[in-house]
Amino acid sequence: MALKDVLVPDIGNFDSVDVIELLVKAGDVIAKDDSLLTVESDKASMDIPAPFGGTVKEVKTKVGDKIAQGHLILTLEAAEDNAASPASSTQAETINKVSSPAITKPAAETPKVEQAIPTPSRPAPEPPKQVQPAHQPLPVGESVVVNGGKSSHASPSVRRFARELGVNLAFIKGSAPKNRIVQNDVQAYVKNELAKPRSENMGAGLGSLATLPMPVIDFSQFGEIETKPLSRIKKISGANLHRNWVTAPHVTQFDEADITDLEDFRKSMMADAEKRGVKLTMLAFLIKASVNALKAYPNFNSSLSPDGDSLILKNYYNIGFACDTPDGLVVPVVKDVQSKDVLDIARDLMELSTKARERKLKIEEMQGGCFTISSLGGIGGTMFTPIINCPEVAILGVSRSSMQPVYDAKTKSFEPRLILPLSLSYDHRVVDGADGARFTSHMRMMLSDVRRLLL
Ligand code: CAO
Repeated sequence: MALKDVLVPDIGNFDSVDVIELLVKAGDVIAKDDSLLTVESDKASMDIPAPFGGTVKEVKTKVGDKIAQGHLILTLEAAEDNAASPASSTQAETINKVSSPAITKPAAETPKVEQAIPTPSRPAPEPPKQVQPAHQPLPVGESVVVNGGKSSHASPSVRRFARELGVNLAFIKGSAPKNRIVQNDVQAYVKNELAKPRSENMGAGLGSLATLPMPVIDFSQFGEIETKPLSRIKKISGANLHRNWVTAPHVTQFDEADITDLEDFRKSMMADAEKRGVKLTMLAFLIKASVNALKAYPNFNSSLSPDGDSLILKNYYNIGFACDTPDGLVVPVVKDVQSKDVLDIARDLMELSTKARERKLKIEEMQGGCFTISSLGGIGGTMFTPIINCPEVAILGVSRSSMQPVYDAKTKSFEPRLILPLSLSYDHRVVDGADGARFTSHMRMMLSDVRRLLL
């Protein structure tokens, strides 16, 4: 049995990447292509596969290390067939051509320990020429993929890998038999995308409007500074928010709903709800009302098709809600709201937001959303312009309710009423301004008369 060093393969245009997870330990018996560790750059994370099977003798890297091509990952006692195979000696020869301080001596001078690098990714397949955003949204990515009208051919693990990187499989041509997409294809595609000039990477139709590069400033010249790495959630949601902001032409419609009676009703029901273990929040009523408005204005419950030629209307009603967690913003989804009452919705909200804050949300609990509500009412503010959670076409922002004097024409006097500010951002490619105003008027009507919510 030959002992071999396994080195970091070509990982694209990165000087170094962070090791965020080790997937094997000394003594593990692994097969070719098993993932050894996960690395993360500021753009994506990827697994590095084993170049051949065998038994891990010693792991030479740890979580938190910064590694680059040629760095030693581990030593592996190659399985019999690998040890003797011509393929492994080719790999050992290949390594001699790679210049890196981490690479030890050529195979000839170190007869006992051969070196091998995991098979580098294949050259990036050319994506289709159509101009479209290359990524699916995370963390609310749809799982349906379209490839020239056909479903993409890929295993569940490759789909999960692509989803984690925000890659739409429809843009990848598989290199395995029958055009099956393998992990290497996804990695090659990501490398190719990241290597493109920024303007090409920034979504459909931007062309010469791509932003200027941000100036690089040494802030320490002005005072003391501290550099803190962004969390994984922040990096992923930041990239998605940016993509959504520059891709969808946003319009925000502001409105106000009189929730005096609804709030009285909610308070009168709270003790009863608590007995059933549920905190009855305003958000539960807002979700119920928004489904009613989505039914009245179905364009809001749609997504543009990937080619931008048609509208995909949805006959299900899954509502996402922005949830503030210590790691950043996540959007869990309350499913099948049309078949739930307000108490069911409130229970789902409790469970999902608890899971979100404990980092226990499953990927499927963040998928399939049709429309999102971002409620900052518990914190404060009078209004704001939320960013659409594309490929959804609208999002409702909710600010803090306050008592305001409202003129009553019947009594010719001002009455104190509880007013809730609403901010509806919508994709103007799909929704016209008139429908934007109709939608918020519908919401006002639903929220001002609690009986309508029960219908
Ligand atoms: N006006 C006035 N008070 C409000 C209110 C509103 N619109 N909405 C909630 N409140 C009150 C509640 O009644 C509650 O008061 P009590 O503690 O006295 O009962 C308090 O604020 C806290 O509410 P909550 O936050 O527990 O419950 P919620 O259902 O309103 O919100 C959730 C749940 C998950 C949406 C919230 O915790 C959260 O994370 N919000 C932040 C969302 C966010 O970050 N959005 C920005 C995304 S970027 O576009």
